[in-house]
Amino acid sequence: NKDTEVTQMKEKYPILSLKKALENAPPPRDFLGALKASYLRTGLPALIAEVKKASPSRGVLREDFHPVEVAQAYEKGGASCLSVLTDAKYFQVNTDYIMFALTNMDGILMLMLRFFVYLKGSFENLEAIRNAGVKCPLLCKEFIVDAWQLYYARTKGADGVLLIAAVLPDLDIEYMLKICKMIGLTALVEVHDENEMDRMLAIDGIELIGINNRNLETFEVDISNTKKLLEGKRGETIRQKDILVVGESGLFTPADVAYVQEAGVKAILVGESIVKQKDPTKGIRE
Ligand code: IGP
Repeated sequence: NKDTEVTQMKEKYPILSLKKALENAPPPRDFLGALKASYLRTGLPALIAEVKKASPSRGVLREDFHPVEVAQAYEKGGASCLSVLTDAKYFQVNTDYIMFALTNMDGILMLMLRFFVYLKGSFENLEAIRNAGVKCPLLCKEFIVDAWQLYYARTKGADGVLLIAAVLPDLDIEYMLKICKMIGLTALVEVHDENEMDRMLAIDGIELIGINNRNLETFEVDISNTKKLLEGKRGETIRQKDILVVGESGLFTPADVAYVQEAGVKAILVGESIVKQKDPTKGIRE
């Protein structure tokens, strides 16, 4: 069960040993800086290309899936950063959160757990991509519920992590943001509705927000969600706070990209549409 899994992982890699390892680790790459630089250079949203084999809504996306080759192709094709799904095996779940979620969050945490288990990425993939000399900053696409995971992700070569507003209470977001800052990780804070956006806009220190166009409960995708969450006062606050916004999920065509750019995003997170290309160097920009 999860409890023993966490205990085992923490026993195997105690936080002190992770911190020690980080003292001698190469410095992280500037994930946010890479997005900004790309946007400034091209005037187009920077691409975060996602390395994933399967998704719950669409099943296996690519049979001949070789994470390192896909990553290298993305880099060659002009991606600014990569997003790499990591493994359910290393999923660190604090049982307090499960209880909290079950009682307070309509089981969305359980839902997302299943989601990630299905996606089946791995930390080995992250490490292999890093070790293969890929220069793009890497986002560890993991279900983060425990600060320990941030340290672990960094030792595995991550430059950024995903913090999901739907599963983390505000205090945890604030706490994890501080740790990310301390250890040089960029935090991509993900929201999918107005309520989550408002919660996150009330927190100081967020520099990067992702708007997920996929409803994680129904798997329905609607790219107008990005526009909806950037309209009016929310958009104003985002500009005032100089937050960079990432449009996430369901982007397939240049018209989709133009639509979210018009709405105000300066970066996009794309998985399915490019992982399925015969030649992933020919991405969404075509
Ligand atoms: C990529 P797509 O539709 O291009 O494959 O989507 C990415 O946005 C999506 O994988 C994602 C995701 C998530 C998956 C965004 N946030 C949270 C799992 C959990």
